[in-house]
Amino acid sequence: MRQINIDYYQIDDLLSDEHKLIRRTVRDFVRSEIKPVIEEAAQEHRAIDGLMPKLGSIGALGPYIPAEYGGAGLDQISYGLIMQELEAGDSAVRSAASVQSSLVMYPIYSYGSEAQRRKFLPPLASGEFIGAFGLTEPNHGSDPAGMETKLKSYEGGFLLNGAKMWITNAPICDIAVVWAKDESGKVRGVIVERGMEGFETPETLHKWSLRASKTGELVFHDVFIPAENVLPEVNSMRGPLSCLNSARYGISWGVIGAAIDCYETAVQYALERQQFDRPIGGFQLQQKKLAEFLTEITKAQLLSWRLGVLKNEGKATPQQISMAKRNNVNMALQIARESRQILGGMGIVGDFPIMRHMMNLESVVTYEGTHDIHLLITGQDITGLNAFSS
Ligand code: TGC
Ligand code: FAD
Repeated sequence: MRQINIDYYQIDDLLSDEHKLIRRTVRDFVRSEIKPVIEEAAQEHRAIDGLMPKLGSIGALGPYIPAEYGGAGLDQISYGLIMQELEAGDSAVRSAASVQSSLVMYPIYSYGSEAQRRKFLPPLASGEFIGAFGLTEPNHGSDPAGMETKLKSYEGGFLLNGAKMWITNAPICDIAVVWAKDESGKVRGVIVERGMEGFETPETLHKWSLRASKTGELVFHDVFIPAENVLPEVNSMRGPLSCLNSARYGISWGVIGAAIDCYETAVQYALERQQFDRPIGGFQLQQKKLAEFLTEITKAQLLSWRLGVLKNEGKATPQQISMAKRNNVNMALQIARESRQILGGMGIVGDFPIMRHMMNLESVVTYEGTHDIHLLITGQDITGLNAFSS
C-alpha cells in the first residue's frame, strides 16, 4: 500500500518530542475510542456514551490550565495538536473538548475567584462535570453585544432572565458560563448550575450537522444567581470575546484533522477505484484535486503552528486568530466537499467519514464567528474602518 504523507513540509521538525507524544496519545485514543462508534452515534443523533470522562482521562479537557486546578499545564501547540487529532475523529468530539476547555474552564480560570477555580475546574478537567457557554441569543448571533439576557440585583446576588440559543452541550450540561447585562448595561459572566430553580435546557432537534453533539437552549426565568457564582474579574464584552480567541485558535487546528481524514480517505480511494481500466487517481482531474488538498493542508498547518508560537509568547492578536479560523475552516470544508466527489456515490454513505465531516464543517464555518464576520475583522484591521455596523 502506498504511504500517504501529510507532513509535506516536515513541520514535525518544529514540534518537540513531548508534542509528538501528546499527538500520538490522542491519535491512538481516537482510533480506539471514537472511530469505532462515531458513525453510529452520528446516524442516531446521540452523543458518544461517557465521552467527557474519557476526554478527561487523556488530558484533553483544559490542557493549558495549570495542574493545580486539574489541567495538564501544557502549551498552546499541544492544545492545538489535541484539537487536530480529536477532530480527525469528529468535529463533535473536538467541540466537546474545546467548549469545555476554552469557553468554560478558561473564563473560570481567567476571571473567576479562587473559590470558583477550586470548586469547578477539577471536575471540569476530569469530565465529571460538563460545561456549556451561553453567549448567542435568538436575536443576537453575530452581534452578541446586543444581548437581551439580563441580571437584576437581588438580595445576595442577581436574578437572571432571558434565553440563549444554539448552545453546545446545553441539554447535558452540569454548569453553564452565561453572559448577561447588569442594570448598568455592563456585560457580566455568571456560573449557572443545573438544578437552579427557573433554569431549563431544551434540546435542538433535527440537525443535519454535528449529530454526535447535543445542542440546545439555556432558558432563564428569574434564576437566582448567588454573588459567589458571579465571575468577579470581568465586566465588558472583552470577557466573552477573549474566550472566543482561545476556542477559535483551537478550531484552526481542529479542522486540519478533519481535512486530513478526508484527504487520506480520498487518496486511498483514488488509488483503489478503477474506471476506464485504470485507477481514477491516474486521471489529471483527480490529481489536481489531491494536489490542491495537500497544498492547502500544508498552508493551514503552517498558519496554525505559527499562531501557536505567537500564542505561547502571548503575542497572538484576535485578528490573526480570525484569519486562521476563517482560512482553515474554509480549507477543510472545501476539501470535504471535493473529497466526497472523488468517492462518487460512495461518498454519501457512512462507510466513509467524508460526508459526516462535510456536514459537521457546515456548522464549524458558522459558529465561533461566521466566515464573513472573520473576513470583516481582517478588513477592519487593514483599513481601520468598521464594516459591521453603520
Ligand atoms: P467591538 O466594539 O469591536 O469590541 C468590544 C470590546 O471587545 C474587545 N474585543 C475583543 N477582545 C478580546 N478578543 C476579541 N476577539 C475581541 N474582539 C473585540 C474590543 O477591543 C472592545 O474592547 P473595549 O475595551 O474597547 O470595549 O465589538 P462589536 O460588538 O462591534 O463586535 C465585534 C465582532 C462582530 C467582531 C464580535 O461581536 C464577534 O466576534 N462576533 C461573532 C460572534 C461569535 O463569534 N459568537 C460565538 C459564540 S460561541 C460559539 O459559537 C461556540 S461554538 C462552540 C463549539 O461547539 O465548538
Ligand atoms: P446571524 O448572525 O444571523 O448571521 C446570518 C448571516 O448574516 C451570516 O452569514 C453572517 O455572516 C451574516 N452577517 C451577520 N452580520 C453581518 C454583517 N455585519 N455584515 C455582513 N454579514 C453579516 N453559541 C454560543 O454562544 N455557545 C455555543 O456553545 C454555541 N454552539 C453552537 C453550536 C452549533 C451547532 C451552532 C450551529 C451554533 C452554535 N453557537 C453557539 C452559535 C453560533 O456562534 C452562531 O450561530 C454564530 O455566531 C452566528 O450567529 P447566527 O446563527 O445568529 O447568524
